[in-house]
Amino acid sequence: MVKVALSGACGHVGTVLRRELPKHGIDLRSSVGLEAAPALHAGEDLTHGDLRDAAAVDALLQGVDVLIHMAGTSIERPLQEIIDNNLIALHAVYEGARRNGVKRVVFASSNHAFGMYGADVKLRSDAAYRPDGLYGLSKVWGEAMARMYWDKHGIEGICLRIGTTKDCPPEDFRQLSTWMGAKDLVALALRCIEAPVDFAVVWGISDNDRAYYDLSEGNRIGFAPQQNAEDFAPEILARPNHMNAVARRFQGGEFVTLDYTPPEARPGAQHAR
Ligand code: 15L
Repeated sequence: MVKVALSGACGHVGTVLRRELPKHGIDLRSSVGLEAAPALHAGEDLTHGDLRDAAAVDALLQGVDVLIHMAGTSIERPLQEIIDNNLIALHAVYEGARRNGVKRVVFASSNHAFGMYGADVKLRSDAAYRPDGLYGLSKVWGEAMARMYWDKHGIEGICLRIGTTKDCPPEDFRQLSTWMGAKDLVALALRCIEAPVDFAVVWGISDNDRAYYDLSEGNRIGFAPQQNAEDFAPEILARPNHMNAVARRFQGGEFVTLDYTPPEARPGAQHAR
């Protein structure tokens, strides 16, 4: 039986996977963060600790076939925090994967590696990166790391470019494009564990009518999402849209607005005066 490790098991995405994957027969070990956390059921296989620390990584990865790496900073934060959690800890985890003979790492990438694309375009999985901040930039590093560990060390890699996953219906206008329902998330994780693939990048969203992304690469690993944010559109469209003009214009939404330089304040605009 395949042994699967899940890091970030107490985060938004990890909480759903930790609860649901064992129901699908997955033998799961979950890393719950820096401190120990109560088990969900008797005998649950749990670890904790700082993933920059090789001993904590080994405790998570010993005897593991597939790692689903969901740990890390998941929002825009100061550079040092992003470097510690999304660059250094990620590297420590990949080195741990090598040490422990892990066959595959599923890396939680993000739509924010592409957030500066306009909300009116649909992206294929081979689109060039256009990160919308330091967090998105760290996911570019992560995707390149996944690629390098396949090319150089033979560790299979799937980069999941997760949209908006919460264990609830979509909550705003943007999520009509970026939402991934919990059922689709679990189905996607199962394909990431089981699909015969060496390296793939897959958009992690439901089959949304207003999707920003072309889902054909996901089809390649057998992911056929069943949920659709559009089912909630009447309710969402009846409410005021609180996003400002910048957040509406770009796929990254509110993330783009953080530390954004408006056109009139850019260097070119000053020269034009
Ligand atoms: C992400 O990558 C974040 O981790 C999450 O907090 C959400 O903001 C999500 O993207 C999103 O774009 O909605």
